[in-house]
Amino acid sequence: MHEIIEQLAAQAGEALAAADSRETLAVFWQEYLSKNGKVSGLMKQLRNVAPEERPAAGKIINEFKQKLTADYEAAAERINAAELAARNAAEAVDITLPAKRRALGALHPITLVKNQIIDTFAGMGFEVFEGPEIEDDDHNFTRLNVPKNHPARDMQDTFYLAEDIVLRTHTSPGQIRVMDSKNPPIKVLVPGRVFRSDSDATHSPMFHQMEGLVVDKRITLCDLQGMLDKFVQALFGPEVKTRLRPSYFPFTEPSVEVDVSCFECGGKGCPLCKHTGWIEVLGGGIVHHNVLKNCGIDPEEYSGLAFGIGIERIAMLRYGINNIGLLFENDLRFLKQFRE
Ligand code: 2U9
Repeated sequence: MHEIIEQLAAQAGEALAAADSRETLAVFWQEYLSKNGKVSGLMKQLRNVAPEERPAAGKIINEFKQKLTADYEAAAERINAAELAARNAAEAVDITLPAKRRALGALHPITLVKNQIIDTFAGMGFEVFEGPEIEDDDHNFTRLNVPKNHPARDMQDTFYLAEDIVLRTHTSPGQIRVMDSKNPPIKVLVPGRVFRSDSDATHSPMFHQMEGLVVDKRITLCDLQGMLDKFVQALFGPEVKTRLRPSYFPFTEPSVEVDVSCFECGGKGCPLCKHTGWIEVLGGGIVHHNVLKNCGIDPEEYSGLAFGIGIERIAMLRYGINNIGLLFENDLRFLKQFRE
Protein backbone atom coordinates (compact mmCIF):
# COMPACT_ATOMS: atom_id res chain seq x y z
CA MET A 1 0.00 0.00 0.00
CA HIS A 2 2.89 2.31 0.91
CA GLU A 3 4.42 1.85 -2.48
CA ILE A 4 1.17 2.40 -4.30
CA ILE A 5 0.61 5.67 -2.41
CA GLU A 6 4.14 6.86 -3.06
CA GLN A 7 3.74 6.15 -6.77
CA LEU A 8 0.41 7.93 -6.84
CA ALA A 9 1.84 10.89 -4.83
CA ALA A 10 4.67 11.27 -7.32
CA GLN A 11 2.26 11.08 -10.26
CA ALA A 12 -0.15 13.58 -8.67
CA GLY A 13 2.67 15.93 -7.74
CA GLU A 14 3.81 16.05 -11.36
CA ALA A 15 0.27 16.54 -12.66
CA LEU A 16 -0.35 19.37 -10.19
CA ALA A 17 2.93 21.09 -11.04
CA ALA A 18 2.04 20.91 -14.73
CA ALA A 19 -1.49 22.32 -14.20
CA ASP A 20 -1.46 25.87 -15.50
CA SER A 21 -5.13 26.71 -15.99
CA ARG A 22 -8.55 26.21 -14.41
CA GLU A 23 -9.24 23.58 -17.07
CA THR A 24 -6.13 21.43 -16.41
CA LEU A 25 -6.76 21.80 -12.66
CA ALA A 26 -10.32 20.53 -13.12
CA VAL A 27 -8.98 17.53 -15.03
CA PHE A 28 -6.57 16.87 -12.12
CA TRP A 29 -9.38 17.03 -9.56
CA GLN A 30 -11.51 14.69 -11.60
CA GLU A 31 -8.64 12.18 -11.94
CA TYR A 32 -7.43 12.18 -8.33
CA LEU A 33 -9.85 13.74 -5.85
CA SER A 34 -13.38 13.16 -7.20
CA LYS A 35 -15.69 10.39 -5.96
CA ASN A 36 -14.46 8.08 -8.70
CA GLY A 37 -10.90 9.36 -8.61
CA LYS A 38 -7.68 7.55 -7.84
CA VAL A 39 -7.63 8.46 -4.11
CA SER A 40 -11.13 7.03 -3.62
CA GLY A 41 -9.83 4.00 -5.55
CA LEU A 42 -7.19 3.53 -2.81
CA MET A 43 -9.92 3.45 -0.16
CA LYS A 44 -11.69 0.74 -2.11
CA GLN A 45 -8.48 -1.28 -2.18
CA LEU A 46 -8.46 -1.38 1.65
CA ARG A 47 -10.66 -4.44 1.29
CA ASN A 48 -7.65 -6.36 0.02
CA VAL A 49 -5.48 -5.35 2.97
CA ALA A 50 -5.15 -7.71 5.93
CA PRO A 51 -7.68 -6.67 8.60
CA GLU A 52 -5.03 -5.93 11.25
CA GLU A 53 -3.20 -3.55 8.90
CA ARG A 54 -6.34 -1.77 7.74
CA PRO A 55 -6.50 1.00 10.37
CA ALA A 56 -2.89 2.03 9.76
CA ALA A 57 -3.35 1.83 5.97
CA GLY A 58 -6.62 3.84 6.22
CA LYS A 59 -4.80 6.50 8.23
CA ILE A 60 -2.04 6.79 5.63
CA ILE A 61 -4.58 7.06 2.81
CA ASN A 62 -6.49 9.77 4.71
CA GLU A 63 -3.32 11.75 5.37
CA PHE A 64 -2.41 11.42 1.69
CA LYS A 65 -5.86 12.65 0.70
CA GLN A 66 -5.60 15.66 3.05
CA LYS A 67 -2.14 16.58 1.73
CA LEU A 68 -3.24 16.20 -1.90
CA THR A 69 -6.35 18.33 -1.23
CA ALA A 70 -4.19 21.05 0.39
CA ASP A 71 -1.77 20.93 -2.56
CA TYR A 72 -4.72 21.14 -4.95
CA GLU A 73 -6.05 24.24 -3.17
CA ALA A 74 -2.62 25.88 -3.21
CA ALA A 75 -2.36 25.20 -6.96
CA ALA A 76 -5.84 26.66 -7.49
CA GLU A 77 -4.79 29.82 -5.67
CA ARG A 78 -1.60 30.04 -7.74
CA ILE A 79 -3.54 29.63 -11.02
CA ASN A 80 -6.24 32.16 -10.03
CA ALA A 81 -3.58 34.71 -9.12
CA ALA A 82 -1.75 34.12 -12.42
CA GLU A 83 -4.96 34.47 -14.44
CA LEU A 84 -5.88 37.69 -12.63
CA ALA A 85 -2.39 39.10 -13.20
CA ALA A 86 -2.62 38.22 -16.93
CA ARG A 87 -6.05 39.87 -17.23
CA ASN A 88 -4.89 42.98 -15.39
CA ALA A 89 -1.89 43.23 -17.69
CA ALA A 90 -4.07 42.81 -20.80
CA GLU A 91 -6.61 45.39 -19.67
CA ALA A 92 -4.15 47.89 -18.29
CA VAL A 93 -4.76 51.52 -19.29
CA ASP A 94 -1.85 53.81 -19.97
CA ILE A 95 -2.96 56.95 -18.19
CA THR A 96 0.04 58.84 -19.52
CA LEU A 97 -1.27 58.65 -23.14
CA PRO A 98 -2.64 61.96 -24.49
CA ALA A 99 -6.47 62.08 -24.44
CA LYS A 100 -8.43 61.50 -27.65
CA ARG A 101 -9.45 64.82 -29.20
CA ARG A 102 -13.20 65.27 -29.49
CA ALA A 103 -14.17 66.78 -32.85
CA LEU A 104 -16.28 69.79 -31.90
CA GLY A 105 -18.96 70.93 -34.31
CA ALA A 106 -19.82 74.57 -34.96
CA LEU A 107 -22.87 76.52 -36.00
CA HIS A 108 -23.36 77.15 -39.73
CA PRO A 109 -22.84 80.82 -40.73
CA ILE A 110 -26.53 81.01 -41.73
CA THR A 111 -27.50 79.84 -38.24
CA LEU A 112 -25.06 82.28 -36.64
CA VAL A 113 -26.55 85.23 -38.53
CA LYS A 114 -30.11 84.01 -37.98
CA ASN A 115 -29.48 83.80 -34.21
CA GLN A 116 -27.91 87.26 -34.13
CA ILE A 117 -30.90 88.76 -35.95
CA ILE A 118 -33.33 87.02 -33.59
CA ASP A 119 -31.30 88.27 -30.60
CA THR A 120 -31.53 91.92 -31.67
CA PHE A 121 -35.23 91.84 -32.46
CA ALA A 122 -36.05 89.75 -29.37
CA GLY A 123 -34.46 92.62 -27.43
CA MET A 124 -37.10 94.91 -28.98
CA GLY A 125 -39.93 92.61 -27.88
CA PHE A 126 -40.43 90.46 -30.99
CA GLU A 127 -41.71 86.87 -30.73
CA VAL A 128 -40.58 84.18 -33.18
CA PHE A 129 -43.09 82.23 -35.28
CA GLU A 130 -42.39 79.56 -37.92
CA GLY A 131 -44.89 78.66 -40.62
CA PRO A 132 -45.00 75.69 -43.03
CA GLU A 133 -42.67 75.45 -46.06
CA ILE A 134 -45.47 74.12 -48.26
CA GLU A 135 -48.16 76.73 -48.64
CA ASP A 136 -51.34 77.30 -50.57
CA ASP A 137 -51.76 79.98 -53.19
CA ASP A 138 -54.09 81.88 -50.87
CA HIS A 139 -51.55 82.36 -48.02
CA ASN A 140 -48.50 82.75 -50.27
CA PHE A 141 -50.01 85.18 -52.79
CA THR A 142 -53.70 86.16 -52.74
CA ARG A 143 -54.05 87.44 -49.18
CA LEU A 144 -50.70 89.26 -49.54
CA ASN A 145 -52.26 91.34 -52.29
CA VAL A 146 -50.25 89.61 -55.02
CA PRO A 147 -52.68 89.70 -57.95
CA LYS A 148 -53.46 86.74 -60.21
CA ASN A 149 -51.38 88.09 -63.07
CA HIS A 150 -48.32 89.04 -61.00
CA PRO A 151 -45.00 87.72 -62.44
CA ALA A 152 -43.99 86.24 -59.05
CA ARG A 153 -46.76 83.67 -59.52
CA ASP A 154 -45.22 82.53 -62.78
CA MET A 155 -44.03 78.92 -63.05
CA GLN A 156 -40.62 80.40 -63.99
CA ASP A 157 -40.27 81.94 -60.54
CA THR A 158 -42.28 79.70 -58.22
CA PHE A 159 -42.07 75.97 -57.52
CA TYR A 160 -45.59 74.59 -57.86
CA LEU A 161 -46.32 71.23 -56.17
CA ALA A 162 -49.93 71.15 -57.39
CA GLU A 163 -52.30 73.64 -58.95
CA ASP A 164 -52.72 75.80 -55.83
CA ILE A 165 -49.89 74.44 -53.72
CA VAL A 166 -46.40 75.97 -53.75
CA LEU A 167 -43.07 75.86 -51.93
CA ARG A 168 -43.39 79.21 -50.14
CA THR A 169 -41.56 81.97 -52.00
CA HIS A 170 -41.22 84.08 -48.82
CA THR A 171 -42.02 83.62 -45.14
CA SER A 172 -44.81 86.23 -45.39
CA PRO A 173 -47.62 83.59 -45.36
CA GLY A 174 -46.41 82.95 -41.80
CA GLN A 175 -47.41 86.49 -40.83
CA ILE A 176 -50.85 85.92 -42.39
CA ARG A 177 -51.20 82.88 -40.10
CA VAL A 178 -50.15 84.97 -37.07
CA MET A 179 -52.76 87.66 -37.90
CA ASP A 180 -55.38 84.91 -38.33
CA SER A 181 -54.60 83.52 -34.89
CA LYS A 182 -54.31 86.67 -32.77
CA ASN A 183 -55.37 90.28 -32.56
CA PRO A 184 -53.06 93.33 -32.53
CA PRO A 185 -50.77 94.36 -30.99
CA ILE A 186 -48.58 91.97 -32.98
CA LYS A 187 -44.78 91.99 -33.01
CA VAL A 188 -43.45 88.90 -34.70
CA LEU A 189 -40.32 87.64 -36.41
CA VAL A 190 -40.72 84.83 -38.97
CA PRO A 191 -37.55 83.01 -40.04
CA GLY A 192 -37.38 80.12 -42.46
CA ARG A 193 -36.33 78.52 -45.74
CA VAL A 194 -37.93 79.86 -48.90
CA PHE A 195 -37.84 78.69 -52.50
CA ARG A 196 -37.60 80.51 -55.80
CA SER A 197 -36.61 79.31 -59.24
CA ASP A 198 -33.48 81.42 -59.41
CA SER A 199 -29.80 80.51 -59.38
CA ASP A 200 -26.55 82.46 -59.90
CA ALA A 201 -23.59 83.72 -57.81
CA THR A 202 -25.89 85.62 -55.43
CA HIS A 203 -29.15 83.63 -55.79
CA SER A 204 -29.96 80.08 -54.71
CA PRO A 205 -33.26 78.21 -55.38
CA MET A 206 -33.47 77.68 -51.62
CA PHE A 207 -32.49 80.46 -49.26
CA HIS A 208 -33.34 81.80 -45.82
CA GLN A 209 -35.43 84.78 -44.93
CA MET A 210 -36.25 86.59 -41.76
CA GLU A 211 -39.34 88.70 -41.96
CA GLY A 212 -40.80 90.97 -39.33
CA LEU A 213 -44.30 92.31 -38.77
CA VAL A 214 -45.56 94.86 -36.27
CA VAL A 215 -49.26 95.73 -36.15
CA ASP A 216 -50.50 98.28 -33.64
CA LYS A 217 -52.14 101.69 -33.49
CA ARG A 218 -50.26 104.54 -35.24
CA ILE A 219 -47.34 102.47 -36.58
CA THR A 220 -45.29 104.52 -39.07
CA LEU A 221 -42.22 104.33 -41.30
CA CYS A 222 -40.30 106.08 -38.47
CA ASP A 223 -40.89 103.01 -36.27
CA LEU A 224 -39.55 100.85 -39.09
CA GLN A 225 -36.42 102.94 -39.55
CA GLY A 226 -35.79 103.16 -35.79
CA MET A 227 -35.92 99.38 -35.42
CA LEU A 228 -33.80 98.78 -38.51
CA ASP A 229 -31.17 101.25 -37.24
CA LYS A 230 -30.79 99.16 -34.09
CA PHE A 231 -30.65 96.01 -36.21
CA VAL A 232 -27.90 97.15 -38.61
CA GLN A 233 -25.86 98.61 -35.73
CA ALA A 234 -25.97 95.27 -33.90
CA LEU A 235 -24.78 93.47 -37.03
CA PHE A 236 -22.38 95.90 -38.69
CA GLY A 237 -21.21 98.18 -35.86
CA PRO A 238 -22.52 101.11 -33.79
CA GLU A 239 -21.44 103.77 -36.30
CA VAL A 240 -23.60 102.66 -39.28
CA LYS A 241 -26.90 104.26 -40.24
CA THR A 242 -29.78 103.46 -42.60
CA ARG A 243 -31.28 105.16 -45.63
CA LEU A 244 -34.74 104.44 -47.04
CA ARG A 245 -35.37 104.56 -50.80
CA PRO A 246 -38.81 104.30 -52.39
CA SER A 247 -39.62 100.91 -53.86
CA TYR A 248 -42.56 98.68 -54.71
CA PHE A 249 -43.91 95.48 -53.16
CA PRO A 250 -47.54 94.34 -53.57
CA PHE A 251 -47.92 93.77 -49.82
CA THR A 252 -46.59 97.13 -48.55
CA GLU A 253 -47.51 100.73 -49.38
CA PRO A 254 -45.41 102.77 -49.21
CA SER A 255 -42.55 100.32 -49.81
CA VAL A 256 -38.87 100.98 -49.21
CA GLU A 257 -35.46 99.50 -49.93
CA VAL A 258 -33.18 99.90 -46.94
CA ASP A 259 -29.49 100.74 -47.38
CA VAL A 260 -26.83 100.69 -44.69
CA SER A 261 -23.93 103.14 -44.76
CA CYS A 262 -20.85 101.24 -45.90
CA PHE A 263 -19.25 99.58 -42.86
CA GLU A 264 -16.05 98.98 -44.86
CA CYS A 265 -15.22 102.61 -45.82
CA GLY A 266 -17.51 104.53 -43.46
CA GLY A 267 -19.45 105.91 -46.46
CA LYS A 268 -16.54 107.46 -48.38
CA GLY A 269 -16.80 104.96 -51.23
CA CYS A 270 -14.97 101.67 -51.83
CA PRO A 271 -15.27 98.56 -54.01
CA LEU A 272 -17.67 96.90 -51.51
CA CYS A 273 -20.24 99.72 -51.78
CA LYS A 274 -19.42 100.20 -55.46
CA HIS A 275 -18.22 103.71 -54.57
CA THR A 276 -21.70 104.83 -53.50
CA GLY A 277 -21.14 104.78 -49.72
CA TRP A 278 -24.31 102.68 -49.29
CA ILE A 279 -25.15 98.96 -49.39
CA GLU A 280 -28.66 97.61 -49.91
CA VAL A 281 -29.54 95.19 -47.10
CA LEU A 282 -33.29 94.62 -46.99
CA GLY A 283 -36.77 95.76 -47.95
CA GLY A 284 -39.83 96.80 -46.03
CA GLY A 285 -42.74 99.17 -45.78
CA ILE A 286 -46.11 99.89 -44.28
CA VAL A 287 -48.45 96.88 -44.55
CA HIS A 288 -50.89 97.38 -47.43
CA HIS A 289 -54.44 98.10 -46.16
CA ASN A 290 -55.72 95.27 -48.37
CA VAL A 291 -53.47 92.82 -46.51
CA LEU A 292 -54.77 94.00 -43.11
CA LYS A 293 -58.37 93.74 -44.41
CA ASN A 294 -57.65 90.23 -45.75
CA CYS A 295 -56.77 89.25 -42.17
CA GLY A 296 -59.80 90.87 -40.56
CA ILE A 297 -57.87 93.85 -39.18
CA ASP A 298 -59.42 97.31 -39.59
CA PRO A 299 -56.87 99.57 -41.40
CA GLU A 300 -58.68 102.63 -40.01
CA GLU A 301 -57.81 101.53 -36.48
CA TYR A 302 -54.51 99.76 -36.97
CA SER A 303 -51.45 100.09 -39.15
CA GLY A 304 -48.46 97.81 -39.55
CA LEU A 305 -44.86 97.75 -40.62
CA ALA A 306 -43.14 94.83 -42.30
CA PHE A 307 -39.65 94.04 -43.43
CA GLY A 308 -37.87 91.17 -45.17
CA ILE A 309 -34.24 90.20 -44.73
CA GLY A 310 -32.33 87.73 -46.90
CA ILE A 311 -30.14 85.90 -44.38
CA GLU A 312 -27.62 84.71 -46.99
CA ARG A 313 -27.18 88.29 -48.19
CA ILE A 314 -26.42 89.51 -44.65
CA ALA A 315 -24.05 86.55 -44.03
CA MET A 316 -22.21 87.23 -47.32
CA LEU A 317 -21.82 90.91 -46.45
CA ARG A 318 -20.74 90.24 -42.86
CA TYR A 319 -18.21 87.56 -43.66
CA GLY A 320 -17.08 88.77 -47.10
CA ILE A 321 -18.40 85.70 -48.96
CA ASN A 322 -18.61 86.29 -52.71
CA ASN A 323 -20.52 83.19 -53.85
CA ILE A 324 -23.78 82.01 -52.27
CA GLY A 325 -23.04 78.42 -53.33
CA LEU A 326 -20.24 78.23 -50.72
CA LEU A 327 -22.92 78.40 -48.01
CA PHE A 328 -24.55 75.19 -49.20
CA GLU A 329 -21.61 73.01 -50.28
CA ASN A 330 -20.83 71.97 -46.68
CA ASP A 331 -17.09 72.02 -47.38
CA LEU A 332 -15.51 71.80 -43.91
CA ARG A 333 -12.55 73.94 -45.00
CA PHE A 334 -15.07 76.75 -45.57
CA LEU A 335 -17.34 76.09 -42.58
CA LYS A 336 -14.48 75.80 -40.05
CA GLN A 337 -13.68 79.48 -40.58
CA PHE A 338 -16.84 80.48 -38.75
CA ARG A 339 -16.12 78.66 -35.47
CA GLU A 340 -16.73 81.27 -32.82
C1 2U9 B 1 -47.12 90.75 -44.48
C2 2U9 B 1 -47.07 92.03 -44.96
C3 2U9 B 1 -45.94 92.54 -45.51
C4 2U9 B 1 -42.51 91.60 -46.12
C5 2U9 B 1 -41.52 92.37 -46.93
C6 2U9 B 1 -39.75 92.80 -48.18
C7 2U9 B 1 -40.34 94.01 -48.17
C8 2U9 B 1 -38.50 92.49 -48.89
C9 2U9 B 1 -36.95 90.85 -49.57
C10 2U9 B 1 -35.70 90.96 -48.79
C11 2U9 B 1 -34.67 90.18 -49.50
C12 2U9 B 1 -37.08 89.41 -49.93
O1 2U9 B 1 -35.26 87.77 -49.16
S1 2U9 B 1 -35.46 88.80 -50.06
O2 2U9 B 1 -35.23 88.58 -51.41
N1 2U9 B 1 -38.11 91.24 -48.84
O3 2U9 B 1 -37.91 93.36 -49.48
N2 2U9 B 1 -40.43 91.85 -47.46
S2 2U9 B 1 -41.72 93.93 -47.27
O4 2U9 B 1 -43.72 92.28 -46.15
C13 2U9 B 1 -44.81 91.74 -45.60
C14 2U9 B 1 -44.85 90.48 -45.14
C15 2U9 B 1 -46.01 89.96 -44.57
C16 2U9 B 1 -48.38 90.19 -43.89
